[in-house]
Amino acid sequence: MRTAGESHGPCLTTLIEGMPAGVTVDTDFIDAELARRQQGYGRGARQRIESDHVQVTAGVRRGLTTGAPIVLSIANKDSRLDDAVRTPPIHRPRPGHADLAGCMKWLTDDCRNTLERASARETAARVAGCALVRCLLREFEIEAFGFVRGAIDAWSTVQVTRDGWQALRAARDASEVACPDAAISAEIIQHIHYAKVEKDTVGGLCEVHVFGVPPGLGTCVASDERLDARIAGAVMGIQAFKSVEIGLGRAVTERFGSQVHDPIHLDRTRSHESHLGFERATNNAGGIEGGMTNGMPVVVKGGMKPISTLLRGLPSVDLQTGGDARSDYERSDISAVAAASVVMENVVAFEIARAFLEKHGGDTMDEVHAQFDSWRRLAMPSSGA
Ligand code: EPS
Repeated sequence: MRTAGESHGPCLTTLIEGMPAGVTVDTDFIDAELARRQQGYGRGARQRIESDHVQVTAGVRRGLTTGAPIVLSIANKDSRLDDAVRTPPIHRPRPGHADLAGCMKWLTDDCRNTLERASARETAARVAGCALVRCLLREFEIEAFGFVRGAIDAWSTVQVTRDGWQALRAARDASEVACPDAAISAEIIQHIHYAKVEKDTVGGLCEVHVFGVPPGLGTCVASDERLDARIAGAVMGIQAFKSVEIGLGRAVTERFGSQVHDPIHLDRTRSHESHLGFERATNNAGGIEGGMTNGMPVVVKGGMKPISTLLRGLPSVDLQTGGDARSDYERSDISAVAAASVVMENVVAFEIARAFLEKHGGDTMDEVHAQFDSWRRLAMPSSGA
C-alpha cells in the first residue's frame, strides 16, 4: 500500500495492490473509520472543516474487488497549497516536527513542502486503505480493537479479553479520548484541557488487540519478514510514534523466563476456534512467537509523543537569518492520541491481512477460502488414536 497527497493539496490518494477478486468493499465501514479518526478531545480546527469520505476510483466494480490495483481518494476541503498568502513559507522549524530535517534533506529554508507531506493528515489515506483491506479480514472473523491506554500519569489497568472486548469497544466509543476506562478517560481529558490552557500538547499510549488470528502467519526464516518486525515498522511509521511493544514488551526484562513464557495447553473441545484449541492461560508474547502468530490475540502497544506544534512555540532558529527565534505556529491539535489509536488499529490489522494473504492468498476469495479451509484441516492436531 502507498499513499500520496499533501495536507493542503486537493486530495489524498491510496494505492492498494494484491487484493484478491471478490472481496466485498464496505465503504460505510471505511467512512466510519475515517470519521473515528477525525474525533477526539483536543483535536484542532481542521477536523471541523473536513468531513472525510472515501471515493473508490479503481479496482472495485459493483462493490467487489476485481483483483486489479485499487485506488482510493479523499478530498481535502481545506485545499490551498498554491495560495502563497494562506499557505506561506515556514522558516522557523518546530522542534519535534520533520521541519528542520526536511530542510536539510531537500536543501531549502522553507519547511512548507516537508510539513505538507509529513503531516498526520496523511493518516486519513492510510486508514482508508487499511479499512478496505479489513473487509477481507472480517470474512475470516479477524477483528482489531484499538484504544488509548493512558497519558501523562493517567493509566488504565483495564484487561482486554476475547470475551470482553466488545463491551470495551462500546465504552471506548463513548469516551472522548478513545479510552474505555471512564475514570481514566476523564483524567486524560483534564490533562489535555490543562495543555490547552498552557498552550502545550499531550501524547499518549495506544494499544491494539487483534482477535481471531490463526496461528502460523508471518515467518521465522527472514528477519525482515517476521510479523513482529513488520508490525513494529508499521506502528513506528505512524507520525509521532516513538515506541512500539508486542505483548509484555519491555517488561520482559524485569521478569524471569518462567514468569514470561506462556505455557501451552491443548483443549480439543475448542479445536473449531481460530487457535485450533492451543490455549494459553497468559499472553505475554502478545500472540507472536518466532515472528509468527501462535493463535493467541496479537497485542501491540504504541507510544505517541505530544504534537510538536505548540501554540506557545519552542526555541528554534530562523533559517533565513540564522538568528534565534520561536518556532512557527500553524493551526494544530492539542492532542491527537484518540485519532492515533484509530490509525494504529488499522495499520496493525493491515499487517495481519498482509501476512494472512501471504499464507493463504489466491487470485479470488473462493481460492483464499479453500486454501484456508484446507490448511485448517491439515493443521488440526491429530487425536493420537
Ligand atoms: C491532521 C490535519 C492537520 C493537523 C494534524 C493532523 O491539519 P492542519 O495542519 O491543516 O491543521 O491538524 O497534523 C499534525 C498534527 C501535524 O503535525 O502535521 C489530520 O487530519 O489528522
